[in-house]
Amino acid sequence: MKLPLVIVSLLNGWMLLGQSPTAAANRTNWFKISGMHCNGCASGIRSELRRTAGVADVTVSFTNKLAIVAYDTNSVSAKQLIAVIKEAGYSAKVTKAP
Ligand SMILES: [Cu+2]
Repeated sequence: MKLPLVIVSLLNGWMLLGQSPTAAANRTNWFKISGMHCNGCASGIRSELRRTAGVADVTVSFTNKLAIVAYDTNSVSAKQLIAVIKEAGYSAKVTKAP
């Protein structure tokens, strides 16, 4: 049985989170996202964040309405990451990791 793409990409995301990132991330923030309608929205947000300078790793979950971003605070701020998500058409705020 083939795993749905969604689950595969989610699993990949979680695994990547455990690896040492390419950029020197010194902070990981969780963002609660509003406005996602499907997994396409989640992957759109993921690619926008990934191409942002200073971002080392990104996991976006449509199901949990969450983005988990590891980044370098010398290059980018949580505020700027929220602005990137807003530009993509969604709203976001920093939330606590469970
Ligand atoms: Cu969508």
